[in-house]
Amino acid sequence: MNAERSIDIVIVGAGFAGMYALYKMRRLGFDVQVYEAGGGVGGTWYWNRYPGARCDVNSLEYSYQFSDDLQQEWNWSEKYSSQPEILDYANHVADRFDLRDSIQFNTRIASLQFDESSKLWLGETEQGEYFFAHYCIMATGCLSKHNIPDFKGLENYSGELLHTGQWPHGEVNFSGKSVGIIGTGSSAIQSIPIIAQQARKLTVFQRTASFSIPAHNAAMDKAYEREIKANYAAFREQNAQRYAALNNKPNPASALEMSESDRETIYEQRWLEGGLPFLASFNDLGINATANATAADFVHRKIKQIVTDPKVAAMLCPETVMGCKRLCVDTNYYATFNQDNVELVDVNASAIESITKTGLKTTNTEYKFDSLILATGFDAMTGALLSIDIKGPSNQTLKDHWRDGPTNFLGLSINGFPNLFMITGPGSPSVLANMIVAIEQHVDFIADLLVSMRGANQMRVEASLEAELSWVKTVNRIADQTLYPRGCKSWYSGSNIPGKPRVFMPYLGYPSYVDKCNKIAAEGYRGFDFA
Ligand code: N01
Repeated sequence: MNAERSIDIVIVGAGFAGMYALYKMRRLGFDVQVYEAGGGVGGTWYWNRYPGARCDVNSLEYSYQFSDDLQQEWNWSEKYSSQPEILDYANHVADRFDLRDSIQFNTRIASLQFDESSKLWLGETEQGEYFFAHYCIMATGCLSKHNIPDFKGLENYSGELLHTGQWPHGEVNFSGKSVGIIGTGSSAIQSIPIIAQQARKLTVFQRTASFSIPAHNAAMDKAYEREIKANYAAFREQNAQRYAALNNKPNPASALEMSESDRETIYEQRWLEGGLPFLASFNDLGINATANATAADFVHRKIKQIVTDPKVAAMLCPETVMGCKRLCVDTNYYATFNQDNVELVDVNASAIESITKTGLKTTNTEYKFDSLILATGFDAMTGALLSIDIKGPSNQTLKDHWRDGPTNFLGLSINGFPNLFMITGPGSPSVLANMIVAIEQHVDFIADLLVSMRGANQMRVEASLEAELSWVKTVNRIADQTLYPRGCKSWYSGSNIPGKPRVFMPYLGYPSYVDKCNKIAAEGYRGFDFA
């Protein structure tokens, strides 16, 4: 195989992780090449262009902090940013820091094979281009491999077929159309109210109801923005000390240690405030089923107040532990079901039998749709990594290594796969932290590690087997102290994908994770093997 290039560091993906990794590693003097499957930067925000796509983290927090000039000069127009504005920001960052020259777009990596003779990774793109890389940084994203369930007859559908995670770039107009949407996770919950305003008829197929808290999105409060920008570093530092690295104002009280009316007052305040901080209403919602049930009961009552048809309201009330599936944040989701043109179908009561040429058939009814939307989520956290054929020095594939779940050390490094790093991989806080904060922490950790290796003339690093096994136990032990691994089927534990190992993948608790990383670095990168 003749590799056309030999590169210090190949980064796979030009989302927020890949862009920052490129910026950082280039500044440290490494020769860096990024390969990106999409036609532009932005990762998840490049692909997820469905109507209503918006971040559920406050704009002033969902942004980079590595450059104070950048965070001072950029102005977000809303409390929660829309997908187009986040994509504008990603493009601004790419231009401002001259990143594009080092990114090859429209290029998907097909395989990475560690070549023992050269001690380099040999990569191949889907176009058949080869390269050698000393290090590979997998910035492939946690929610980037979209999931198309194996619906019988899907290939026969002749209408407009869409997936929320692969939305077309041009305008999609549903005016006057009959539309079906399968799924009621975050993507569906954001898009349904907007599609329902356009479509003649919208039919929503729900398998599991989701908890959703109103966003109460608004134009950016300029006084608040000024206040944050005046003390940005301190604001970031304070958030980094919080469980999910978010300014969610955690209440240290237990939901069970107060009167019902006091508890109700706090839930009401959090509901009015809106968004993810609802889950921080009390300190035991994630660990005590009785406490969690008080929050669930509050939201059930809200749904029943909003939705006028009691049967529909009952169908919309989730039976799972709140927070076990990612909490959704919406604008007018529940109220949309009061519209005459919107119908909710419970696929547990009438299962989807097949997709037909003109629509969809359940055990009860045949539906005809001009457009059918799959809001069916992602093969999360491991899907994008495993769709690349990754082979270590002994020809062992990552697929084999992860047959029973994604074992690794710190969510960063995998035993048997030297010089290969993941950004926000399984086993790190990633999706249960502010993603951009987690990304910067990971990239900085890897950068420090590579600089230390360069100083010590070390060429090879990987997680030791012992460290990997112990880390897996740590991640599971922490998750098992919460209600999340068993409170529902969720993509956090792979249970949305048939046949995927059931392992709770995120590390719970950003500050304790960072402490561990810092300690490991201070102790000469204990747990990593060097050569
Ligand atoms: O995907 P999901 P998503 N038959 O997996 C259903 C992030 N995100 O794209 O729950 C019928 O949550 C499935 O049903 P069930 C965020 O982290 C963030 O909505 O498996 N239904 C579920 O209802 C989020 O959590 C933002 O029973 C089927 C839905 O499809 C993550 O992305 C916005 C089915 C999938 O929901 C994923 O969200 C959007 C089948 N065979 C997304 N298969 C924000 O920042 C699946 N479903 C706000």
